[in-house]
Amino acid sequence: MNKKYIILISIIIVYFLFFFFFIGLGEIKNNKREATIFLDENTVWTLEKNSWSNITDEIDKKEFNGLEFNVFSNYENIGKYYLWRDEKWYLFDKNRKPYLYDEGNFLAVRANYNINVLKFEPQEINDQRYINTVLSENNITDSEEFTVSNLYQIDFDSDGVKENFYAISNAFARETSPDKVFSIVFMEKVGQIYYLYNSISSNDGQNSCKPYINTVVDLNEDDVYEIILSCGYFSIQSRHDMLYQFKDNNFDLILSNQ
Ligand SMILES: [Ca+2]
Ligand SMILES: [Ca+2]
Repeated sequence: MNKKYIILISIIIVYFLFFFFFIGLGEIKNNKREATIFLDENTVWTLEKNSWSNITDEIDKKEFNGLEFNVFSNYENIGKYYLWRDEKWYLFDKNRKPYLYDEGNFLAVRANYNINVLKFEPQEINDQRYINTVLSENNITDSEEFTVSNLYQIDFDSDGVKENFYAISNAFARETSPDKVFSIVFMEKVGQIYYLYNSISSNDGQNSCKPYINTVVDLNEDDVYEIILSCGYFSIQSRHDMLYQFKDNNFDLILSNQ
């Protein structure tokens, strides 16, 4: 056989071996990850065999009793605590001293790999450009009264540049009675708009929720942070928590507590 062909075939074989080796390794790594995360009293999610589940059963929650979790309060890591379930969650340190946590934002994680959490703060929206674009894209004209209007600047993809996340809503408007209620969360990156949450319906006074970014956390060690959105209802209906992953230029909803 011609030497050139042998070299060419060898290059192709090496290329495919590399390809399968790295893809295979990634798959094995994904399947080996196990994690549990608590979003205050509201939500428990677990990861096993590359698949997330929502835990609602009280008996299942008690299985975490006595286990050590890495705890974040208002996005700051406050160390490791043991969790105990007795209708609500109790936290204890290693000397069995109870820790009273701030119910504002409490996140506990336990995993067999490293989970990073990003700190962020909501800001006022000064530049209305993208809001106006999104409202007209969604045919919303009666939007005088915003009950949620927040900007979050977060470098979610770790490229050194912060992206702009917007949360807007007119849920539970007090001064006006809009025909449509909307709750929209989107990201703007280099002038491009990417939707996360988009709920628009006729207004019956009760049926909407106020959206906000709850937590920004990397759950699969790829330095692209996943976004946990929450939407709070006016009634006793519990808060809607949603986990989004950015994949193929889209935010995919991969898990919800409802
Ligand atoms: Ca970025
Ligand atoms: Ca990630």
